[in-house]
Amino acid sequence: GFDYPERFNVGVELTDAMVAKGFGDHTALIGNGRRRTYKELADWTNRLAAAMVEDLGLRPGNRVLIRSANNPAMVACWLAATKAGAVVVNTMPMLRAKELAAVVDKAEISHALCDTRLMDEMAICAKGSKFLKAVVGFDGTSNHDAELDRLALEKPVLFDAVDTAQDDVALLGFTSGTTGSPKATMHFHRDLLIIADGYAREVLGVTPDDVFVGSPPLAFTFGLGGLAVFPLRFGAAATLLETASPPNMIEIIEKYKATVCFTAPTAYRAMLQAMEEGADLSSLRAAVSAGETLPAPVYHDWQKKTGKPMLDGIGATEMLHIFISNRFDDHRAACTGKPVGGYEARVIGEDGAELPRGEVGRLAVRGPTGCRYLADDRQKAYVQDGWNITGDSFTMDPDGYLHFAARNDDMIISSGYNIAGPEVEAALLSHPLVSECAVVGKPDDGRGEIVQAHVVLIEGTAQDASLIKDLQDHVKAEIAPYKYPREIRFVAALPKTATGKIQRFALREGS
Ligand code: 3SK
Repeated sequence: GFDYPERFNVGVELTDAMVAKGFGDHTALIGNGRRRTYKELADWTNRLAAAMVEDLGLRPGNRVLIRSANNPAMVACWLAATKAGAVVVNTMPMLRAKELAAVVDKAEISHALCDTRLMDEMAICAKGSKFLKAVVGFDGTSNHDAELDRLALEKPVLFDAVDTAQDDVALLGFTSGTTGSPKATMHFHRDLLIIADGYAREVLGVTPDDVFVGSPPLAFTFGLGGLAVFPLRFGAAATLLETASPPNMIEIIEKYKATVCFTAPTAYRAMLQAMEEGADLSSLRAAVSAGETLPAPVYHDWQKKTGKPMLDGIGATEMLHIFISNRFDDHRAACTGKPVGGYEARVIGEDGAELPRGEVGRLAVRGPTGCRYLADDRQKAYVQDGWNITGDSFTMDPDGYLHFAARNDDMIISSGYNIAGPEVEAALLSHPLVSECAVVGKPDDGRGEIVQAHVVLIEGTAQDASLIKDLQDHVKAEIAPYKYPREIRFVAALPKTATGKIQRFALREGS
């Protein structure tokens, strides 16, 4: 179990408490051309917190929106607002005013902290808002010359952080899933420590020598955990680089001698494609893949090229982070692994009863973190009898390993056969000319649905009819032939959510 004091503030735990534990001189954050120690981070966040309280009138329980790309200043603002007792909503830099307004209204945001480079859309959003009381800019390039930075510079480096209860809400994670209107998931101060003391400690064995890199936005809890909470909980270093996307990631790993990488399978695939002879990834001991299921070819190619395993896992914004994962000493292709300590998983049928091993059903999970939607009727559907019912179909094999089948809306039913779209995608991806693909069901008079593939080819590949036949034959040779895509469309890119998940519904609508 996880045994924490009744009252603590996670913002303090990740900064001042680390200084008290002797990590004051260790590097905490790397970004904007400099390194910051834990002591510098503690001081910085204390000054910012004081400015938020004294100058912006922030009070415990106020909801604070942060708008920024991944950079050290965003992490500092998040920690500072948390120290001041706020409930934080981190948002993606690409959101437009209308999307920001939906977040502001749903979460009743009173204060917005915005990288000055992203102020235009924030200002439009603020104009019509009945909730926003203060919108203030910070300098995402860390030159400290925006309003919030100037206010903070006048403050002392000590701040009396709000003494929050372990089950006070600290964070609202927004999720739109791949369809539907956005939902806000509430997470406690305690939850933010649990994901570090659970998954990051048990599965990754994080040490103060680790250097974390990755591309998921901090607005996605996958990124907040992997690029901020996990390193800071263990005295390790976090790189927060706006340029961290493939193929730059290889250079970044080499430059900072990164040891742990967090990103999605499509990014790993792009890294593999960009990896030149002589690339030196020898520092990297952990490549964590989540956000989408990991195709077997990516798992195999990574191991072949780097000599290191890739750890596939599944998480959810509702659960805060990864709850099922492979392990360094127990990992395999096309397998999501076993539950992380403290979590239980089962595969259930339509009636909620557990299914026999090997049968495809909905993945249900319970553990020390779980779903609490903010004011949303969908709570009843997501949590039933204490089990969180995810949107994914899985099987559990006789040895208790979980295997992804499909997102529930990715099952294709063709001539009475259940075909898991991702299985066909994995087969297509193992063809050397396929860069990315998404498989959906297309309505068909004769068969109900047919398998339709949307394929992005490796740059420079000619799209001709013989290639379609070649890809179809390839799939038939890889998996049961009835699953082959009867229709293949070549596309320049796939529609994706801001967190990199393929929006298959958009392909279905367009077909
Ligand atoms: O797998 C995911 O989509 C996820 C979501 C939130 C946090 C962590 C992960 C891996």
